[in-house]
Amino acid sequence: MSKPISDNISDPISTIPSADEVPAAERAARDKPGRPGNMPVEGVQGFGIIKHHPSPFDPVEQIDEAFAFYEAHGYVVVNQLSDVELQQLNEVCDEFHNERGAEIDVPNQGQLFFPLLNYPEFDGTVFHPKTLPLLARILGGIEHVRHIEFNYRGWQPETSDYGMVYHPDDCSGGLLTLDQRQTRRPYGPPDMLSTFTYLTDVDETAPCFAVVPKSRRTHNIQQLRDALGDEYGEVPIWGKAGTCCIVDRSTIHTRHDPFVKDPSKQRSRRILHHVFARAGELRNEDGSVRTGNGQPLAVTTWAFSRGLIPKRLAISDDPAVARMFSLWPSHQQAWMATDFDEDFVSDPKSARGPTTGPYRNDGSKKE
Ligand SMILES: O=C(O)CCC(=O)C(=O)O
Ligand SMILES: [Fe+2]
Repeated sequence: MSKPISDNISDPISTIPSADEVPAAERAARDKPGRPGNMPVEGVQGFGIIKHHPSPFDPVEQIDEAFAFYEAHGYVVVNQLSDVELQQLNEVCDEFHNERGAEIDVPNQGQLFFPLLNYPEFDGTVFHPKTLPLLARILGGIEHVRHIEFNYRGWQPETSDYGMVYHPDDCSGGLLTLDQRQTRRPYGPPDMLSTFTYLTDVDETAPCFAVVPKSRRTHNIQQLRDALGDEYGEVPIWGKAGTCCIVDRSTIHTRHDPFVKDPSKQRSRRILHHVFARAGELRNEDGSVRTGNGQPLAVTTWAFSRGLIPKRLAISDDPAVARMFSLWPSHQQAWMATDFDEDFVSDPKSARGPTTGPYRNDGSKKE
């Protein structure tokens, strides 16, 4: 008999049957899956049960502690960018905001931009020496770490949206289903990790990234609250510019509205969002290959350019760079077949310099 594989993540929700296993008639209405199930209280994001994270870890000096915290909670907050890096990156952001203006406004997202294609100034954020070793540890080794997507978001009081619903990002394009997340033993290493890095200070006056700890094995905060009892909480990530939250892509999270409700007292926010996947096969206890591992993210049509990798990175001479950028979704392969023709992209959300022509390819055409 094979030796049982012990789980490395003991989130209580993993013992709850998935919604599919419970006959519809016996399912409580409040157990609605996905986003509708995550708005249990009107006018509040989540339940409004607010808890707090410890001070950010130094991810190099305290890599063991940061890793242990991540494993226990599904997220960890660390210090990442220096003041010099922040100044340089914010100057580049000023540049594309000035050039693009309203072209990069996206409903429910604020300003959305994909710097990777034309702004090599951001390449170092993918390989950042403060966070990459910890990401590699979580994903099972640097040889397994792959870039999936990179986006920038801006938010301003009054003109940007409020009230984002708590959600796991895996609902929208991830390959690991809820059932797989609940039954996989051991759970880790995870399939995908996100990092959210602040380019501006975030406190009660700004929208914050917020997480529900221990939620990587559910998509429903009501079930999770029942399972966790008093331990359940929603954690706003407050921190100075340069703070980074590393999170399992399946962990339930949101952009929480500023806790200060008067828009005239609210402040704007800039955030970088990277997604990494774990490449390589993992096997289940019965020897079958685990699904969802290391395959390219399905590129959503409204955000065509978020999955594209420029020539300098996709076919880099540096083996570490080429390996990081070696997952090529179908759009990427189609683009490479044109030898990286600039017109193929044609997306103001990734352009540099004045717009010269119409936005020919918003990703909605299935060509
Ligand atoms: O901007 C944030 O803090 C989170 C955004 C987010 O979760 C999303 O757009 O899916
Ligand atoms: Fe999200």
